[in-house]
Amino acid sequence: MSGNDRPEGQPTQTSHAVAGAAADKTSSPFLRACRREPVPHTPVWFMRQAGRSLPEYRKVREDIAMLDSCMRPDLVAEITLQPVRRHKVDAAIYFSDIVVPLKAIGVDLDIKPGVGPVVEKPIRTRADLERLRPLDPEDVSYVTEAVGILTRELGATPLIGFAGAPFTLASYLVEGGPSKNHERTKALMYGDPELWADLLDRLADITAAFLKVQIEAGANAVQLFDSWVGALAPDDYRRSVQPASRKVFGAVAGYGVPRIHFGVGTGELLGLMGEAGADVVGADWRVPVDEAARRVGPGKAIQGNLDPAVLFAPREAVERQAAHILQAARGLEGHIFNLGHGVLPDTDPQALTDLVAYVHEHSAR
Ligand code: 1CP
Repeated sequence: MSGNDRPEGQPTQTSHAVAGAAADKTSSPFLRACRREPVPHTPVWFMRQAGRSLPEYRKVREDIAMLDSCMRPDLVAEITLQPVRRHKVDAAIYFSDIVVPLKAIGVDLDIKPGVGPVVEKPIRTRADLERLRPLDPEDVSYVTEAVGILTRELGATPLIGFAGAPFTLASYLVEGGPSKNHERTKALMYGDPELWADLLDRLADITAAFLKVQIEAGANAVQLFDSWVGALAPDDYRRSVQPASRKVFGAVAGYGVPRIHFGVGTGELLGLMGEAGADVVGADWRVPVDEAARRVGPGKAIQGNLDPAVLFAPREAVERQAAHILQAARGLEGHIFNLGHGVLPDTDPQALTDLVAYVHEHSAR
């Protein structure tokens, strides 16, 4: 199927997402900002822009379990396109979850509604480690297929592939599910540094292989989510996490696609996360974007960072906060507007659509 002979019932494209193989994604504002080149307006996309805030998402997911939906290329493509059509964001993010590659290599896990990823038998010993075999591209052939559909359907809109970073994946595997304090994870990290290093190294290889599948299928950028690494102090990050994250970024450096790195509560880690090899560093709302840029240092773009909870305030308040971020970003080499973490499920989708329009209009150069 080419981009121009879409089957009946398939969505039509948004005005800036013109279908067709020749569509020039390379000069899109998003990719230009990642490369710190001049842009006509600040590009904007939202972490977790697909998902429960959208009625059209809830409708297509009605009778289908989360992990099952991730393995159906038609559904993945449809869900990925939904926020692009609705909000006119500058990039799509591939619909999946960070635990998909772990499921694909046979880890016994599920995504429980209202909870998140739950691992049946947590990984805590050297023997457990053997359950983490390398990822073969064949294990995730549905990803290759879905990215192929998407790169055609998206036209000029770039597609961001993603994966969970070794620390955040390890946290789910060691704890057995979501965790507030990451106590078992830290117990392993401090108590058996050798086993910890081997665990993170294996996860780095799995993550790198998963990102390569997405890039080789056509993803135009990748984001490595280290959502929970803000739980660590800088010295621990440097010693126990940075080598594995660096390995992931190094493994995909040769493709030349922008590499984004993001975590929550990582104000004290921004410099070290940039050092791990990313081209773009995401900041949450606790650090202003200009200060984040100072901490990250020259030669990298910054992504962020509106507090997702602000979207529950009246429109004028949202715009005031957005204006504040655009103002702080004015002197930066490259800025991609985003939230400081994912869209919250109860967010009014109209607030997101309005925010995209506001950012485009008020950053036009
Ligand atoms: O816009 C999009 O396409 C969203 C796709 C997406 C992404 C980027 C999903 C779908 N998951 C993720 C990444 C992800 N998953 C992260 C990193 C990003 C972040 O920090 O928000 C993390 C930490 C997870 C783990 C996870 N999966 C959680 C969090 C649990 C916890 O520890 O608090 C949850 C709730 C899930 C399930 C999940 N993943 C995605 C959706 C839409 C859902 C909800 C389940 C459902 O709809 O049934």
